[in-house]
Amino acid sequence: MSTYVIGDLQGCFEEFQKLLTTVQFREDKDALWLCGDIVNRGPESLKCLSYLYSIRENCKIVLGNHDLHLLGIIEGSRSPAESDTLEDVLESSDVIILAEWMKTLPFHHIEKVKSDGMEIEFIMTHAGVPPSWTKEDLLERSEELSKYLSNTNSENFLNNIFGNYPNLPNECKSDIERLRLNINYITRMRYFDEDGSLDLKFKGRIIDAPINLKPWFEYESKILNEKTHILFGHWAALEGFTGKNNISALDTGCAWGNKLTALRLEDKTIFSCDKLN
Ligand SMILES: [Mn+2]
Repeated sequence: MSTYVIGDLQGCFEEFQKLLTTVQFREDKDALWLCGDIVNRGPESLKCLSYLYSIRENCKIVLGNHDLHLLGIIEGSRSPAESDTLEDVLESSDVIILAEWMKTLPFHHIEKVKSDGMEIEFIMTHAGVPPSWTKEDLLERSEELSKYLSNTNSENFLNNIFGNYPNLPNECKSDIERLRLNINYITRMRYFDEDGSLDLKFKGRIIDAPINLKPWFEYESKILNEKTHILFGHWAALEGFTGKNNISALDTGCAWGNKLTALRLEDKTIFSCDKLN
């Protein structure tokens, strides 16, 4: 049995299937984890969602910002952007079933896997884990977000969680502001500014970043130790590189013409499929 963790699909269904063939993925024996952003920008979001729904009992998926954007559109709290490629999902007769299922997906997945002979606790979210968060913080905040999202009254939640501010915990003046900041930490984080605030504007390469910005994984992390390992997607400009042995960046920008990546946790082998067509 092997565990494959795959980076942001963003509608790249053909590459996803080719990658599963390459690793000889067995639906009944192997485990499949996805680090979020299943939809948008790529050509076949509906096929990605429908396939994952069909094997939902055998895979672990965390939500990404594009997945939340889709849910926001479906619930009427967001307008589609010009760059969106979500029509296939929005026009599907399965849209409500898929949305109800997506709303039950978590914001994190934590599981121990024997990797290179050692039992390692893998922690997967879409964007990473803020350095100041302990494991208890992550569990509590992630589960609180899920509680609101999976509630039948999630419309009110989705109406209020989009936005770049507040970007510091001590600037949150209400529960909804705190929830918005936490959802941004888990699903959109890349850089922190010198004052500790979350910068959500600059998305590029570290080499091009303004001097005052530092990637979240360059700060000392409270959740990491010699037996933990963080898995995240979201940040295609990293091209899979963090420079850290126990922090893996899995979004390698397939939707942008680069490639789709899978990491096999048991031996840390990386597989990839170049963008097709
Ligand atoms: Mn993302």
